[in-house]
Amino acid sequence: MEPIKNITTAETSNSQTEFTPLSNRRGVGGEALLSPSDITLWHDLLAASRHIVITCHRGPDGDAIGSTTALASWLRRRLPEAVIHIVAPTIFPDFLKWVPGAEDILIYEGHEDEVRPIVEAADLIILCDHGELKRMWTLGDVVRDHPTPRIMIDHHLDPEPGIADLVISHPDLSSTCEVLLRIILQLEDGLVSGVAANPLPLLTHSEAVSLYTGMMTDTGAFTYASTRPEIFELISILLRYGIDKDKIYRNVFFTYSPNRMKLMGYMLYVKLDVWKKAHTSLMTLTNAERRRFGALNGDTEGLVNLPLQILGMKLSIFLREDTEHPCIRVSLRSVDDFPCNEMAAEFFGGGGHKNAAGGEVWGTMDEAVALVKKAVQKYMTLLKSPLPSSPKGEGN
Ligand SMILES: [Mn+2]
Repeated sequence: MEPIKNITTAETSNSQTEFTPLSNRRGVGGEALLSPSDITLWHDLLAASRHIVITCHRGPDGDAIGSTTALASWLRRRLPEAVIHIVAPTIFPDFLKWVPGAEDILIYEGHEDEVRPIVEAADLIILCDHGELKRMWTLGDVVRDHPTPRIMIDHHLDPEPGIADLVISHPDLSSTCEVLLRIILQLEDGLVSGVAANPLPLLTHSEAVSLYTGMMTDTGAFTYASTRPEIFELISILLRYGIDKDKIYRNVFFTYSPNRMKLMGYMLYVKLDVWKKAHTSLMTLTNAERRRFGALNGDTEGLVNLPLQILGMKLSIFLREDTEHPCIRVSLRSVDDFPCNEMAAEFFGGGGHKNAAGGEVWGTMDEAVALVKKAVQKYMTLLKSPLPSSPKGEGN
């Protein structure tokens, strides 16, 4: 067995960031996110509100469902007089239905007549996990037209100017759930000790489950966007609330139907196109193929990640016909520095993060594939250079 290396030497030789001892920082979980004026505004906005609507982006993911359910539950405990609704623009995948509080989420699309009055009755709207009203589709128009204060809690790049009265935007953090947990810790003065100053429990078990779900899903179970030590400090706090992280993992990831498993095999065996020189792969899925495998919406979730397991692969592109609208949904996943969000914004009218982004093509599958080829061509210089040989920290 090799002798244990000096930790400091190992850190500095392989990481771009200096390791800051815990004692030098604000407290467990990292720096405070809210300024004193943010905190005042937060309290003022909430104190004046009796009907709060919490929303997220369309096609809610684990972070959207986790952050909205945790926030709703936490606010209900603090503001017992307030009526608090969660409104999602569209349905969310079945594998998130077990998240505590998800059963109470109202779906806007298809229920516009019942849900619109609830949004229009709100005296405060809190936007979670996105920074652009257009990411809520038609619900975004309702919110835009409704003159009520808004708070935004998010971690996407470039929030829409003027989207909210209080913008809490931290693109450097893993997930909206991480941002929310840090806000809660700060507001409860629990940053230093991890123990709430407020007599109410800092979090409930259910809230901890919701928050962990969002942090886990937005980092691919901590395989990306999770190199900063703070995220594990935050997880250690959540674990103290008795969450079963292994069960949460199984609830989210071990939920394949036999059809989904077969669809996955079909996609990899028949539909995977690998462009070796560009270190890029493409998979396409039509609605006819979807029907052949009896695949539901959630059954395509995560397929885009699979080709990145091929040695040397930098970018995986997945195109699928939308089941509701005449468009092709585009998913992009990358490793290292390839900017999926830039490609998504430039070619597919979308956005996202460096390593995970998406968009749409309003056209046929052939047109979408042609556009993908153009996009890959445009980014060829970045794509064809070989991968760095040794792993490095994220440096942020
Ligand atoms: Mn997110």
